[in-house]
Amino acid sequence: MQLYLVVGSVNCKEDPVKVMQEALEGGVTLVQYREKGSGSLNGAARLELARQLQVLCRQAGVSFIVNDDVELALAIDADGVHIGQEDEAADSVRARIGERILGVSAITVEEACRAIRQGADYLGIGPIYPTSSKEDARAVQGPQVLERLRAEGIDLPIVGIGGITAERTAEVVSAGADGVAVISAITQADDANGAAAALKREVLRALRQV
Ligand code: TZP
Ligand code: MG
Repeated sequence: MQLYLVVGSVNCKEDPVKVMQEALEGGVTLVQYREKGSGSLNGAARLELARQLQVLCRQAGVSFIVNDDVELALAIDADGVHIGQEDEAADSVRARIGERILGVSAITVEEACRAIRQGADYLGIGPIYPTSSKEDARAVQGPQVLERLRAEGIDLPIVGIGGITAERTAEVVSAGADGVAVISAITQADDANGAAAALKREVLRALRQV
Protein backbone atom coordinates (compact mmCIF):
# COMPACT_ATOMS: atom_id res chain seq x y z
CA MET A 1 0.00 0.00 0.00
CA GLN A 2 2.99 2.34 0.30
CA LEU A 3 3.09 3.70 -3.23
CA TYR A 4 0.02 2.86 -5.29
CA LEU A 5 0.09 3.90 -8.95
CA VAL A 6 -3.20 4.37 -10.79
CA VAL A 7 -2.47 4.23 -14.51
CA GLY A 8 -4.25 4.18 -17.88
CA SER A 9 -3.58 5.41 -21.40
CA VAL A 10 -5.53 8.67 -20.92
CA ASN A 11 -3.49 10.14 -18.07
CA CYS A 12 -0.01 9.29 -19.31
CA LYS A 13 2.24 11.94 -20.81
CA GLU A 14 4.24 9.23 -22.58
CA ASP A 15 3.67 5.59 -23.58
CA PRO A 16 1.95 3.99 -20.54
CA VAL A 17 4.20 0.94 -20.79
CA LYS A 18 7.29 3.14 -20.52
CA VAL A 19 5.77 5.23 -17.72
CA MET A 20 4.90 2.13 -15.75
CA GLN A 21 8.25 0.46 -16.28
CA GLU A 22 9.98 3.57 -14.95
CA ALA A 23 7.52 3.89 -12.07
CA LEU A 24 8.18 0.29 -11.05
CA GLU A 25 11.92 0.97 -11.10
CA GLY A 26 11.24 3.98 -8.89
CA GLY A 27 9.57 1.83 -6.25
CA VAL A 28 5.82 1.59 -6.90
CA THR A 29 4.36 -1.17 -4.69
CA LEU A 30 0.88 -1.69 -6.22
CA VAL A 31 -0.69 -0.84 -9.58
CA GLN A 32 -4.30 -0.21 -10.61
CA TYR A 33 -5.17 -0.23 -14.30
CA ARG A 34 -7.79 2.51 -14.69
CA GLU A 35 -8.78 2.92 -18.35
CA LYS A 36 -11.32 5.72 -18.07
CA GLY A 37 -12.33 9.13 -19.40
CA SER A 38 -12.59 10.57 -22.89
CA GLY A 39 -10.34 8.82 -25.39
CA SER A 40 -9.93 5.72 -23.24
CA LEU A 41 -9.26 2.38 -24.90
CA ASN A 42 -11.92 -0.28 -25.36
CA GLY A 43 -12.11 -3.86 -26.56
CA ALA A 44 -8.94 -5.48 -27.85
CA ALA A 45 -6.74 -2.41 -27.28
CA ARG A 46 -7.85 -2.21 -23.66
CA LEU A 47 -7.17 -5.91 -23.13
CA GLU A 48 -3.80 -5.67 -24.85
CA LEU A 49 -2.59 -2.73 -22.74
CA ALA A 50 -3.81 -4.44 -19.57
CA ARG A 51 -1.80 -7.54 -20.51
CA GLN A 52 1.34 -5.52 -21.27
CA LEU A 53 1.17 -3.66 -17.96
CA GLN A 54 0.39 -6.84 -16.07
CA VAL A 55 3.52 -8.55 -17.44
CA LEU A 56 5.69 -5.70 -16.16
CA CYS A 57 4.07 -5.91 -12.73
CA ARG A 58 4.61 -9.67 -12.58
CA GLN A 59 8.28 -9.22 -13.44
CA ALA A 60 8.55 -6.63 -10.66
CA GLY A 61 6.62 -8.74 -8.15
CA VAL A 62 3.96 -6.04 -7.83
CA SER A 63 0.22 -6.82 -7.67
CA PHE A 64 -1.92 -5.65 -10.59
CA ILE A 65 -5.50 -4.56 -9.89
CA VAL A 66 -8.19 -3.57 -12.42
CA ASN A 67 -10.53 -0.61 -11.85
CA ASP A 68 -14.27 -1.39 -12.18
CA ASP A 69 -14.02 -3.99 -14.93
CA VAL A 70 -14.52 -7.37 -13.25
CA GLU A 71 -14.72 -9.19 -16.61
CA LEU A 72 -11.35 -7.80 -17.65
CA ALA A 73 -9.83 -8.67 -14.28
CA LEU A 74 -11.03 -12.26 -14.56
CA ALA A 75 -10.06 -12.54 -18.23
CA ILE A 76 -6.43 -11.66 -17.51
CA ASP A 77 -6.34 -13.32 -14.07
CA ALA A 78 -5.52 -10.00 -12.37
CA ASP A 79 -4.62 -9.86 -8.70
CA GLY A 80 -7.68 -7.81 -7.83
CA VAL A 81 -10.39 -5.27 -8.57
CA HIS A 82 -11.00 -1.73 -7.34
CA ILE A 83 -14.53 -0.29 -7.24
CA GLY A 84 -16.19 2.97 -6.24
CA GLN A 85 -19.46 3.72 -4.50
CA GLU A 86 -21.36 4.00 -7.79
CA ASP A 87 -20.15 0.63 -9.10
CA GLU A 88 -21.40 -2.90 -8.52
CA ALA A 89 -21.81 -3.67 -4.79
CA ALA A 90 -18.68 -4.86 -3.03
CA ASP A 91 -20.23 -8.13 -1.80
CA SER A 92 -21.28 -9.01 -5.33
CA VAL A 93 -17.78 -8.26 -6.68
CA ARG A 94 -16.26 -10.27 -3.84
CA ALA A 95 -18.41 -13.25 -4.81
CA ARG A 96 -17.17 -13.01 -8.41
CA ILE A 97 -13.46 -12.55 -7.73
CA GLY A 98 -12.96 -15.04 -4.90
CA GLU A 99 -9.72 -14.53 -2.98
CA ARG A 100 -8.40 -11.76 -5.21
CA ILE A 101 -7.73 -8.32 -3.71
CA LEU A 102 -10.79 -6.07 -3.41
CA GLY A 103 -10.36 -2.31 -2.98
CA VAL A 104 -13.25 0.08 -2.42
CA SER A 105 -13.33 3.88 -2.62
CA ALA A 106 -15.05 5.53 0.32
CA ILE A 107 -15.26 8.82 2.15
CA THR A 108 -17.73 8.45 5.00
CA VAL A 109 -17.56 6.15 8.01
CA GLU A 110 -20.78 4.51 6.82
CA GLU A 111 -19.32 3.77 3.37
CA ALA A 112 -16.13 2.44 4.91
CA CYS A 113 -17.99 0.17 7.35
CA ARG A 114 -20.22 -1.20 4.59
CA ALA A 115 -17.22 -1.89 2.36
CA ILE A 116 -15.51 -3.77 5.18
CA ARG A 117 -18.65 -5.79 5.93
CA GLN A 118 -18.95 -6.67 2.26
CA GLY A 119 -15.39 -7.97 2.03
CA ALA A 120 -13.05 -5.11 1.09
CA ASP A 121 -9.33 -5.72 1.66
CA TYR A 122 -8.36 -2.05 1.58
CA LEU A 123 -9.94 1.38 1.19
CA GLY A 124 -9.07 4.21 -1.20
CA ILE A 125 -9.98 7.48 0.48
CA GLY A 126 -10.29 10.75 -1.41
CA PRO A 127 -9.97 13.10 -3.07
CA ILE A 128 -7.79 14.33 -0.24
CA TYR A 129 -6.74 17.40 -2.27
CA PRO A 130 -8.09 18.95 -5.49
CA THR A 131 -7.46 16.73 -8.51
CA SER A 132 -7.71 17.21 -12.25
CA SER A 133 -7.34 13.50 -13.05
CA LYS A 134 -10.94 12.47 -12.27
CA GLU A 135 -13.81 14.31 -13.93
CA ASP A 136 -16.48 13.15 -11.50
CA ALA A 137 -14.40 13.38 -8.33
CA ARG A 138 -16.30 13.90 -5.09
CA ALA A 139 -15.76 16.90 -2.80
CA VAL A 140 -12.24 17.51 -1.56
CA GLN A 141 -11.91 15.99 1.93
CA GLY A 142 -8.56 17.15 3.27
CA PRO A 143 -6.35 14.82 5.32
CA GLN A 144 -8.88 15.18 8.17
CA VAL A 145 -11.04 12.48 6.59
CA LEU A 146 -8.28 9.98 7.33
CA GLU A 147 -8.06 11.05 10.95
CA ARG A 148 -11.85 10.73 11.28
CA LEU A 149 -11.94 7.20 9.85
CA ARG A 150 -9.08 6.04 12.08
CA ALA A 151 -10.71 7.68 15.11
CA GLU A 152 -13.89 5.70 14.34
CA GLY A 153 -11.89 2.49 14.52
CA ILE A 154 -11.50 1.73 10.81
CA ASP A 155 -8.33 -0.35 10.76
CA LEU A 156 -8.28 -1.72 7.22
CA PRO A 157 -5.29 -0.71 5.08
CA ILE A 158 -5.95 2.75 3.60
CA VAL A 159 -4.45 4.70 0.72
CA GLY A 160 -5.15 8.39 0.38
CA ILE A 161 -5.80 9.57 -3.19
CA GLY A 162 -6.34 12.84 -5.02
CA GLY A 163 -3.86 15.62 -5.65
CA ILE A 164 -1.10 13.94 -3.68
CA THR A 165 2.47 15.05 -4.36
CA ALA A 166 5.77 14.22 -2.66
CA GLU A 167 5.41 17.46 -0.67
CA ARG A 168 1.97 16.44 0.64
CA THR A 169 2.78 12.80 1.34
CA ALA A 170 3.92 13.18 4.94
CA GLU A 171 0.66 14.94 5.83
CA VAL A 172 -1.42 12.12 4.31
CA VAL A 173 0.50 9.36 6.08
CA SER A 174 0.55 11.22 9.42
CA ALA A 175 -3.25 11.56 9.17
CA GLY A 176 -3.62 7.77 9.07
CA ALA A 177 -2.98 6.43 5.57
CA ASP A 178 -0.72 3.41 5.03
CA GLY A 179 0.40 4.88 1.73
CA VAL A 180 -0.48 7.18 -1.13
CA ALA A 181 -2.20 6.54 -4.45
CA VAL A 182 -1.33 8.85 -7.31
CA ILE A 183 -2.00 9.38 -10.98
CA SER A 184 -0.48 12.65 -12.17
CA ALA A 185 2.41 12.90 -9.72
CA ILE A 186 3.94 9.97 -11.62
CA THR A 187 2.21 9.77 -15.01
CA GLN A 188 2.67 13.46 -15.82
CA ALA A 189 6.22 13.70 -14.51
CA ASP A 190 9.14 14.24 -16.89
CA ASP A 191 10.95 11.53 -14.98
CA ALA A 192 8.48 8.89 -13.73
CA ASN A 193 11.24 6.88 -12.03
CA GLY A 194 12.52 9.90 -10.11
CA ALA A 195 8.97 11.01 -9.22
CA ALA A 196 8.09 7.56 -7.87
CA ALA A 197 11.35 7.36 -5.92
CA ALA A 198 10.69 10.77 -4.32
CA LEU A 199 7.16 9.77 -3.32
CA LYS A 200 8.37 6.45 -1.92
CA ARG A 201 11.08 8.17 0.10
CA GLU A 202 8.47 10.48 1.64
CA VAL A 203 6.11 7.61 2.46
CA LEU A 204 8.85 5.60 4.16
CA ARG A 205 10.08 8.65 6.04
CA ALA A 206 6.55 9.47 7.25
CA LEU A 207 5.80 5.84 8.21
CA ARG A 208 8.89 5.80 10.44
CA GLN A 209 7.44 8.73 12.35
CA VAL A 210 3.90 7.46 12.99
N1 TZP B 1 -10.11 8.95 -7.19
C1 TZP B 1 -10.20 9.97 -6.34
S1 TZP B 1 -9.19 11.23 -6.81
C2 TZP B 1 -8.62 10.38 -8.15
C3 TZP B 1 -9.24 9.14 -8.21
C4 TZP B 1 -9.02 8.11 -9.24
C5 TZP B 1 -7.62 10.95 -9.11
C6 TZP B 1 -6.25 11.02 -8.55
O1 TZP B 1 -5.35 11.55 -9.49
P1 TZP B 1 -4.20 12.59 -9.09
O2 TZP B 1 -3.62 13.01 -10.43
O3 TZP B 1 -3.20 11.83 -8.29
O4 TZP B 1 -4.84 13.71 -8.37
MG1 MG C 1 -15.35 2.99 -10.35
